[in-house]
Amino acid sequence: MTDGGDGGKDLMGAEFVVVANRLPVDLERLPDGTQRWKHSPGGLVTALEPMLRSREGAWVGWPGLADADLDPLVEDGLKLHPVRLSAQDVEDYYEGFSNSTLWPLYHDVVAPPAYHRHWWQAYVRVNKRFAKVVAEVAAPGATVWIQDYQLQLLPAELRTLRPDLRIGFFLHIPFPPTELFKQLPWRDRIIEGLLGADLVGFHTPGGARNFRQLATNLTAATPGHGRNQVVYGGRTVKVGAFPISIDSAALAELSRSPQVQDRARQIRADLGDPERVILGVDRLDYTKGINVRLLGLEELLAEGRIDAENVVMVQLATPSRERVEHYRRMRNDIEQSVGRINGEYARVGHPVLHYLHQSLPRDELAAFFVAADVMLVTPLRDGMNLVAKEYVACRSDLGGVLVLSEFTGAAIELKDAVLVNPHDTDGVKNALYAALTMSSDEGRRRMRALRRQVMTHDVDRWARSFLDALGLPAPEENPDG
Ligand code: GDG
Repeated sequence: MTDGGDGGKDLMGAEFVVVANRLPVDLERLPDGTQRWKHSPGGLVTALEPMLRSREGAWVGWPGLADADLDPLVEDGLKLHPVRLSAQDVEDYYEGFSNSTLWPLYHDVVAPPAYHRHWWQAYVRVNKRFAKVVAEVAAPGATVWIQDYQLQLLPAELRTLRPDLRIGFFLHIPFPPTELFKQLPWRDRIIEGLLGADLVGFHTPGGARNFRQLATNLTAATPGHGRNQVVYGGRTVKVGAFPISIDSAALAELSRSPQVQDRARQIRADLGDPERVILGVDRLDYTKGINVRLLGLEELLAEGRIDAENVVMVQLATPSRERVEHYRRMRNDIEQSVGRINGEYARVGHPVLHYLHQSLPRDELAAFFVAADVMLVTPLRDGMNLVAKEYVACRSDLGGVLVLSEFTGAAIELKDAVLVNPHDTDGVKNALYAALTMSSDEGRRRMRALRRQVMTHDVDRWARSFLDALGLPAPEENPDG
């Protein structure tokens, strides 16, 4: 790793800037007081990294630790610009307004959002801080791509400081219907913030429609000529749907590797070689409907329609937002359900439900996807849900059945999954049973159709279609690139 040497001045003047709440690497503080960078190769990093490299772009974000004063640096060829957050900022802007106001509000209020003025003030303050950093980093006329709900005021703040920039914004979570969004005491400000962009992107046409409706309803914006735009402050703002995806080919290749195939067989053997393995993989979040599917499993066992001797479920739950109270309570509820189900139906040495509150390496996760006969994805609301697409990418053998909630963005594309309403316990239970007993012909037919979609619509296509709509030429056509 190298830093800028001169405090990072030679890292300024980027033609292409990605801005996200988090940097693609996390700063860790070790017990001896020293610090080190840890890679956090999430989907977004994988998606944007090639783009950033080919354009010598920069990434602006928070390094994940409070009160860290850092100069810009180059890490593995990427130019990184850390934004400082104090412990108070983390509490009020991140855990507060972002994760306890916006997150539940945008996910159909499946948990009650909390509205606090000091959280809002922190959100404004931090968005302005991001704007200042981006304004310093971006070259004249540069393209800036802002990511997600933590930074919705940034497009307008940035436009005020740097009207020369081309600004795109993409929301990774659902955008709620008018009736829900209007709860927000600062609703006009958020919409005006987003309208600072040249292009506002969502996962689904429904999200884009909700935004256009709210923009014309709450602000001076008027409908544009095309269906996919509004006019605001004399500018045309494009609004559209850009369903995100995964690096399908890379994951498919990983899943076919001998190591992953062997590991998948080992996992099934460790589970006692049951006839059927059911899998759930989620960040531990109340939007993911984990308890919904545990209840489905429990009722099928109680009714004797399935038998713990030949059906085993694995639920992987990645630790998430552990300092937020609602997440602590939900974790307790889920762990109680796990205990109750195993207490009732397991026997010594043979749990019917394996629950891992851990983060696993990527290849281990791929092995679980390969090992699972039924993948249960039952969010109450989800912007897209990449896990569903990852499962499909891992099944070149055409094995496995995907059960997918209608309330995910992914359900729009993955119509050949067994679609369920996660609010309907009987429906979930019957869908799980149907998936467990589906003929292999029917399963293969569905998986083939799902793969046709996932393998051709990858994350690179997503990023390219967004940047095309934003009017950014491909690097080879860029005279400066
Ligand atoms: C937000 C939106 C939208 C999970 N456990 C492990 C692990 N994961 C990976 C999965 C997947 C990712 O994390 C989770 O992505 P999702 O899309 O399922 O959900 P969110 O985290 O809520 O993401 C969502 C997404 O943004 C993108 O726009 O789809 O709707 O909520 O890639 O595989 N990865 C590893 N170990 C784990 O234990 N390595």
